[in-house]
Amino acid sequence: MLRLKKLILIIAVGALALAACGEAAAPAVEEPAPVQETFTYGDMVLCYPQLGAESDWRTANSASIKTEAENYGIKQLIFSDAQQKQENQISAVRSCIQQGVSVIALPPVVEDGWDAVLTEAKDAGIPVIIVDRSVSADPSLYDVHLGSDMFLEGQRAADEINRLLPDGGNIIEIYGTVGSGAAEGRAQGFRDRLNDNITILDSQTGNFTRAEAIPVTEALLKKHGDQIDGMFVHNDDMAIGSIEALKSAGYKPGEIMIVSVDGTRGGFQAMIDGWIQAVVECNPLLGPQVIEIALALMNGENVEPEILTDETVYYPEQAEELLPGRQY
Ligand code: GYE
Repeated sequence: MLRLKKLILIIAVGALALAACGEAAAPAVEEPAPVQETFTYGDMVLCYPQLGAESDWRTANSASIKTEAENYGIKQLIFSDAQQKQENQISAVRSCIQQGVSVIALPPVVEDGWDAVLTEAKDAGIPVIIVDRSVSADPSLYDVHLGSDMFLEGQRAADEINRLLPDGGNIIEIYGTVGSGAAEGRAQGFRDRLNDNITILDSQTGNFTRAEAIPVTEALLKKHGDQIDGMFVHNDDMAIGSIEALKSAGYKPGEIMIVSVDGTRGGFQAMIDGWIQAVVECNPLLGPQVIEIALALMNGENVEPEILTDETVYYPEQAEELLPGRQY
């Protein structure tokens, strides 16, 4: 590369000298085209300010990024854990901007409040990939959004509840983190598709964690008791928490229909045990795509602004067979 640059310089200087000696009418010398450096994975410093470690989905997502950073042989991964606090994530992004990283891949804990720091990254010329959950910021403030279609996941969950309660009924919803793209998208898609004869009695957040879902479910069981026919739980971890609460309250598997989201091993086991009737897939293994998109952005290539993951729905009948092959 250095030799090539030298050669171009020699030719350019030579041409200039010739032009200077020649007559006034000599043809204008074209400026040499700027030599565009091509980056490789070995040049990449990738910033991944992870939002937390709230669920098995998140653990798998972090592991995927870390493993693939090694597999692809990137120069450095700057990984942090914001413990589900936006202010921590914002300072992590700022620190990455200061360090002059090649690319920032940000899984935002909530949708709002990113404009300022995204503008700072843009002004610093650092490309940004929004990973997993979406942001409400103007799309001109980032390069790509890579993740799941949360609205579609909510619609799929409603299809399952509709199927499980063909004569209608009452359900409760255990909501993910309020204001997060994952929870808001799922809630909207769910309401968009839910049959009219099914009523959402109550909706409470469990913040996507097992621990928080337990007391929330206990309280809802106390409040609504045997009025409840079904539950839409925004992720498998919270569903597992809810199942603990149901067990303690004396419920048997299948008494209340449960549909959740993710497809973790825990979710598969709960299907095998008869507690969960359907799981809408949400795939956390985004490492390879994040790193490949990051390199494309470093090299100024065109990348689709919205890249959605292809997903499915899992049922108890397949759970036993699929569980051993699950990667998360
Ligand atoms: O479903 C949940 C996690 O944003 C898609 O966050 C992700 C969600 C996932 O805590 O388990």
